[in-house]
Amino acid sequence: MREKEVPFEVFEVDLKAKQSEFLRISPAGKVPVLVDGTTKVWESMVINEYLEERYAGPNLLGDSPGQRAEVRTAILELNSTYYQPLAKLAAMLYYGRERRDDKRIQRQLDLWDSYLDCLDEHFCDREWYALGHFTLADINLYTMVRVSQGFGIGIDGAKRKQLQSWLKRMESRDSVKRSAPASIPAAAELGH
Ligand SMILES: N[C@@H](CCC(=O)N[C@@H](CS)C(=O)NCC(=O)O)C(=O)O
Repeated sequence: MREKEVPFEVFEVDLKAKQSEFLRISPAGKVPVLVDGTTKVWESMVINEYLEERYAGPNLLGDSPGQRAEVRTAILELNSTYYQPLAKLAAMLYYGRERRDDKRIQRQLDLWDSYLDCLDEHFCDREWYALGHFTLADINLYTMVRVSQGFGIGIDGAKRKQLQSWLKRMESRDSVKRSAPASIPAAAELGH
């Protein structure tokens, strides 16, 4: 939304004690969820495509069917494969939904570590994740890296220089710099 200069408000959700106002909007009880007038959209990829179709501004998906297919495939792969160790770590360490044991935790950490190596290699000969320019795939990957940082797992930039350079490119974008609101109103204020 910041890339497209679309005004918006952010509402914080307590994912360990989800407010009923939030559950009415997000049937799966997951963030992110977007409310745009009477339209409610969830699943980050669908939200991003909705914003792409709904608002002018830079095209972040691709100009041709072939380009859009490349970006969508990249995002699906990031979500269905790369994100999985982080989702499992969250299930064990944050939500307590899955049995927590050191071996399982280590397995997921190792897997994420190996994905970081793949990502580092991916950026050896390109500056952006897909199409040779900034797209929704970069936004998608950036949120994953931020989730991992939330777990205290960095990307080990000294070892993964290409990935580190991409992260710096991302963090130098105005949209990214402005994406951490100083204070976030509670979901109850959504008024639903
Ligand atoms: N595929 C979903 C994944 C969303 C997701 O897993 N969100 C997590 C936070 S990063 C969540 O809301 N978890 C709450 C829960 O699992 O109860 C998307 O891309 O929007």
